[in-house]
Amino acid sequence: MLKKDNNENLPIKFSDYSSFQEIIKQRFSEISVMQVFTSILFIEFDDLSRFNDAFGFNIDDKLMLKISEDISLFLNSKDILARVGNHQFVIMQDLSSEESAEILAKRIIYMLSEPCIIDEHMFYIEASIGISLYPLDGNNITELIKTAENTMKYVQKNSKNHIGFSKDNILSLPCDKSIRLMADLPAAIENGEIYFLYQPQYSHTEKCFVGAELLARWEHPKYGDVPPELFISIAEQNGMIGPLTVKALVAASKAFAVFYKKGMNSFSLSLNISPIFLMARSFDETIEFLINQYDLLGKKLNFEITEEIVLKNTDTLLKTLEKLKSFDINIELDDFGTGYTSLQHLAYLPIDTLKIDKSFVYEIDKDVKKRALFKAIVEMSQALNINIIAEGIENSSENNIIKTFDSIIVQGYFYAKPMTLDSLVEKLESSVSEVVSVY
Ligand code: G
Ligand code: MN
Repeated sequence: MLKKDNNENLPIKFSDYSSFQEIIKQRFSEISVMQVFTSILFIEFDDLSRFNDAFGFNIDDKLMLKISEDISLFLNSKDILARVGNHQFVIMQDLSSEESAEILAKRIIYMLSEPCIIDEHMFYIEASIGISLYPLDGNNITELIKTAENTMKYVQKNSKNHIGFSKDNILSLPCDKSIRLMADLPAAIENGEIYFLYQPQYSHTEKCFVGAELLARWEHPKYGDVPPELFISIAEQNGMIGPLTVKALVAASKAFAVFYKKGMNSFSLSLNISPIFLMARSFDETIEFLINQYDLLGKKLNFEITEEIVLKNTDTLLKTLEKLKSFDINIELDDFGTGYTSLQHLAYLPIDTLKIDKSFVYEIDKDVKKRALFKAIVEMSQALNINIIAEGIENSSENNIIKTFDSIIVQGYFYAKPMTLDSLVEKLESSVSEVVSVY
């Protein structure tokens, strides 16, 4: 732990969490009287204990100490630096603005681009930094730290060595709101506040809609529409992702029953499956039970998984995906191109479809490089016998480019927004009679 250090020229550092809390509260009360801008940086490093086996059991502590000394050089005497977890620091930067907080965070990330040297060994370390600002993000120091921590987690999920501000993070909410949402979620799953919409997917080859993505939505009685990223993240943290996924499977089962009744037996449904649900220990038995229970065997069911899971769980993932394939479930890799998938994964994991992320489609008409990347992904997939869905087509200029790839399937507001099951069925029935060729 850091030593308390009262040298006038150095920032205040703490050896234990409670004295840190005491001092930060006291300092914060002075700040709030003065009404000056202040920022909180929450920093988490990679799991530094991974070095302990090779370099000694407490090398992570030595690294934390070394980094704290280096960070201190960037701080002023009234700033506070504290180690608040095994591999976490909090910094309160006095008299700071959004710009100076960003400069500090960038200096820390830049510092980490050089190896950290201890006992002649070089260590490359990565970190994620979340920033909250006083008074913009609230006037309670505990909440400000929590907001910075949540923002750090949000940043960390997306990429390493990154910096995020609370305003960029839809997951950082005032504490009381997130607690209320957390408490309300279980009932919402049961009482219909959480419901599902269907966004159709169009095939240029077949000249019709061939499937839809099932999308969860939550209309909260007090807060209105809750962003799906937010409530799904809450569900993942609170053990509610299982019940939420079961609800989606039930909805899919009902939808298939409707499609079958109308003779639309080949219409497919794609469900977003959280890594937490997929990697749960009892997943194999759970999914087998659900497939039988909800009559999903032999239906055109697709599971969308994200690149994040492919990176983290390669060994067990292969077995899990093979199990899904044994139930005829197709595997779609969602948001493709934004994460870290090694192209090798595409060769040995049983992936049926890549969903090219909407960022590749956005303004593809104006960007030759995007167009080249898009074309390369399509050609690579064709060589690997993997299907393509292009997501996020919003206007006719983008569509004019995308539709030249006639073997792919397209999804986006230009074709159809997410809609209720009734509207979907209506759309499918009318487009069959019209023979859609408008696109
Ligand atoms: O990550 P995933 O691909 O599952 O995200 C799907 C989300 O994208 C849905 O919430 C859906 O509403 C949204 N979406 C669907 N079509 C479009 C589109 O054309 N543009 C944008 N910006 N978002 C879209
Ligand atoms: Mn998806």
